[in-house]
Parts: sequence; structure tokens; C-alpha cells
Amino acid sequence: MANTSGTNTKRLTETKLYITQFAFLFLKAMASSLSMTLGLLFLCMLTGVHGGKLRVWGLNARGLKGDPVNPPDVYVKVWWGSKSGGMTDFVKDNANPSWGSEFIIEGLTTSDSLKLEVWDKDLNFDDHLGTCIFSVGHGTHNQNCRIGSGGSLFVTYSYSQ
Ligand SMILES: [Ca+2]
Ligand SMILES: [Ca+2]
Repeated sequence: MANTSGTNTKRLTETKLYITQFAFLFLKAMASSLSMTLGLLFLCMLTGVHGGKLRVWGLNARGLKGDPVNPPDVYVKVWWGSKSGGMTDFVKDNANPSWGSEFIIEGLTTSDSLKLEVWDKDLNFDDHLGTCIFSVGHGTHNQNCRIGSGGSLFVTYSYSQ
């Protein structure tokens, strides 16, 4: 009888031990999941998942080619990810144009690139001279890129949350 009772007590103790271990593991899993959630939230804040503001200005170009006889008549379309920021006016017969336009696009993140399409205005169909794609980083940056048909495009942008 005492033996059985002893075994029962031992089983009960073992069961209690299992429950304690299970509760400990469960709490540990919860805590790690909570810290993961907090970590992800922190990462989201760092990488700007909630969206920021992109300001684009200082657009100018050098040595552009497009028209067969006289210099090209160039304008630039501004995109941030899938969002259009609009376009500059075109500068007639100028291979080294600069534009005073400033563009502000909001609500995207640093995972979306800044895209600048360079076009030459013609009477019927405008020619796409080239596209520059820049990854977006925090702060203010001066960037430039080569245009496929010749020349380079320069731009300044700033990204803030
Ligand atoms: Ca022209
Ligand atoms: Ca033209």
C-alpha cells in the first residue's frame, strides 16, 4: 500500500515537474516571440516601413544627345517606387539643361527606388533617352548616372521619416 502511494506521489511529482517545465518553455516561447515582435517593430522603424518623405531637386544634365541636327529638348519624369512625382518642363535645344523643379513624394520607404526617366521632346513621339535608378537612403545625397544615349544626369535628393 505504502509502495503504491509512494509511486503515486512520485508520479504526481513527475507530472508537476513536467507541467512546470512545460510552463517554463511556454513562457520562454512567449517571451522570445514578444522580443521578436518588438525587434521587428524596431526594424520597421529603422527601415521606415511606415513611410517617409522624399524630396528631389537640383536636376541637371551634361552632354545629352537625342536630336539628329540640333541639341535635344529634354525633360525628366520623377518616380519613387510606383508613385509618380511629376515631371520637369522641357528645355529647348540644350545638351546641358538644368531644371529648377522640386518634387516631394510621400508614403514610401527606403526599399523603394528613386527613378528618373530622361526624355527628349519631339513633334510627334518623344524619345526615351535613358533611366537612372537610385536606391534611397536616409539624409541628403548627390547622385549622378550615365544616360544610355550619351551624357550624364545629376540630382540631389533627401529622405526623411
Ligand atoms: Ca531639338
Ligand atoms: Ca527633340
